[in-house]
Amino acid sequence: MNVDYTKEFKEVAEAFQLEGKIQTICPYGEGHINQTLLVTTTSKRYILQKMNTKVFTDPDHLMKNICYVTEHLSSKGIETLHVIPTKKDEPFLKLSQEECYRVYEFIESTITYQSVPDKKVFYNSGKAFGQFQNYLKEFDASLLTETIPNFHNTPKRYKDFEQALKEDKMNRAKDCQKEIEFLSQRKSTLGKVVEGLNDGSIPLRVTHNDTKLNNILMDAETLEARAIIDLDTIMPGSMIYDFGDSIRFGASTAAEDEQDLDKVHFDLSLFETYFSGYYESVRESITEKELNLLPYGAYLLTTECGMRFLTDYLSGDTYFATKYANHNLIRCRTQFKLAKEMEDALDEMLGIVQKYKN
Ligand code: ADP
Ligand code: GN1
Ligand code: MG
Repeated sequence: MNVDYTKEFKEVAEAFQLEGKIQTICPYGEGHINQTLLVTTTSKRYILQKMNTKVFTDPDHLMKNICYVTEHLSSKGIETLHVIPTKKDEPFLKLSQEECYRVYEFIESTITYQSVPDKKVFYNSGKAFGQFQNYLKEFDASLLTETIPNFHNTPKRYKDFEQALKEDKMNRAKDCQKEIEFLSQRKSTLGKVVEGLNDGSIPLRVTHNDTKLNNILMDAETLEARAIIDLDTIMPGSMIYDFGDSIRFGASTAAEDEQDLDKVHFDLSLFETYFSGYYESVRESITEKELNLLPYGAYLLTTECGMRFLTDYLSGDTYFATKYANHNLIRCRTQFKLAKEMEDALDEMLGIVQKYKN
């Protein structure tokens, strides 16, 4: 069925303070959470998003967070998302509790990568996510609402997985016995960061929490990072999460949903590339314990993400956008393959960390 997006979303887009006359509206990007559309007018381009209100149940506070953070960054001269208000001067359009839309200026002359095209891009993204962490250091955390409580609480995520398995609503557990077993065997390895945050040995910081490569816009000419986007999950957390999630996505030789597992490997040299950029930015602020846990963070976030895909598969694909029936299971398999290779490479990763420390 052909959807006429221009027709479907025109009225919504017209509720915002756009320059020029709307020409086309079409789907854009590869995000798993919001519905993202590119709006082209006679004078500019914009990103229109239907916010995922099943995932983000408090859109008012979510948009407040985004406005605070983007204003903080702009006031320091840092390129960031620019929220376009509605004609009623609201930061987003709320047609009903479920139907919420927002508009950002399209950040021109940038590229979003779905995989690492060359090491320079990954190095620059490491440097930029580290730098982003530094910018957030001066940000008043008390202004922020936790948009998804327990987002990276991996032991809690494990409980959610157990619950989904127990319910087995779709009768799918029989199709993923190997994955269930892989995860069950690692249950006791999932608590280190949450425990450290709880006992105060790991500092609670304001973090991005969704640091995959397609959440950063790189300059199309220089390949330098221009802006970090997808600010929905900026919340108190650990920098180990941010580092680990970037490695999970970027230091893989294949796409997150590659079906041929022979193509999926953890690339240690890409780990080093990202680490060197990241460390250059956070050298002054990272604690010894955080530094030593970065390799584990790569393993943890990769296992956690695989577990979230598996949980969603068992629950009937209600969270992540999927394109086919077992998409979440395919994604889970790539993550567990990577997690296994990372587990085996922990000492080598630590060796790299040591090399840069000295
Ligand atoms: P999701 O939460 O679904 O991942 P994102 O906010 O990350 O949604 O947006 C999805 C994609 O849209 C991004 O990966 C990026 O390619 C593109 N995008 C989002 N905002 C902008 C922007 N302001 N300028 C240019 N591209 C953008
Ligand atoms: C989602 O929104 P997006 O596509 O950038 C998810 C991340 C996962 C990622 C896996 C709010 O990121 O946590 O790591 O998919 N975002 C949310 O690709 O759950
Ligand atoms: Mg995104």
